[in-house]
Amino acid sequence: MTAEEASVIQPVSTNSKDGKDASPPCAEYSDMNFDCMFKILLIGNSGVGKTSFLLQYCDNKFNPAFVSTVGIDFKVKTVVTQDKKRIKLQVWDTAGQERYKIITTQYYRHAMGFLVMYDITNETSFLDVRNWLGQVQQHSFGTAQIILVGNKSDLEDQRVVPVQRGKDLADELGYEFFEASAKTASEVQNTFTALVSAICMQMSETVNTFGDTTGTVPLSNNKVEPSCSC
Ligand SMILES: Nc1nc2c(ncn2[C@@H]2O[C@H](COP(=O)(O)OP(=O)(O)OP(=O)(O)O)[C@@H](O)[C@H]2O)c(=O)[nH]1
Ligand SMILES: [Mg+2]
Repeated sequence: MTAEEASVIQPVSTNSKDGKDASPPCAEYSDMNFDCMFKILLIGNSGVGKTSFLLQYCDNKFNPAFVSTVGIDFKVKTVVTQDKKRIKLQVWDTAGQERYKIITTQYYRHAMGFLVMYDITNETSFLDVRNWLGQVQQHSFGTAQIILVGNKSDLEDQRVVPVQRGKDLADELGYEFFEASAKTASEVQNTFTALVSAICMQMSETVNTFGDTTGTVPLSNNKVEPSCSC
């Protein structure tokens, strides 16, 4: 993705469930000033860097300590597209540990996009990508957009998964692919931008085909708002 494309979707605000940000989570969460909401999930083995990736994207921070996620968490970020649509992203950070799978896979169902992540310094995490995709197939509606992410690209000296293997797998599966670093922030923004763009694209195709906005989340009360034309 070019820098120009990356600038198409601009963040305007973030917040998190942990409430560490300036504004209270409830205020942000109840903010109805957006055109549509996308639910996105981060999945992959424990330790690949899902929580770090989300922390970098939403708060521009990196924590070198490993605090394994218990169950599931989320953060909220609002982005604005070039045509001035405000999109609220609800990004769910899932625990990679096997014991939480029953809980976390329940959240797959209504996800509109997945970042499937492996760690370029960990062969097993790469080999397990197919298992994660199997879980997506099993537990989602099958219409979600998926991007493959090789994280920890800053650890070149510890790399065990060559970039070409990531590219080949993504090509085989028909997904976009990024190598990124939650530590340096390299390609973090671009990865989310690509996923949001893919969801927007799919939604506009759905609207064109069916005159419907399948997948959008109602903006207020029970009223389903008209099309999100992002
Ligand atoms: N060098 C480097 N370290 C990273 C990067 N991303 C994450 N880490 C480190 O890797 C460890 C695991 O990161 P987490 O983000 O907690 O991993 P996770 O995928 O959320 O793990 P679970 O919550 O157990 O599923 C932490 O010590 C992070 O600091 C990165 O891009 N580069
Ligand atoms: Mg985590």
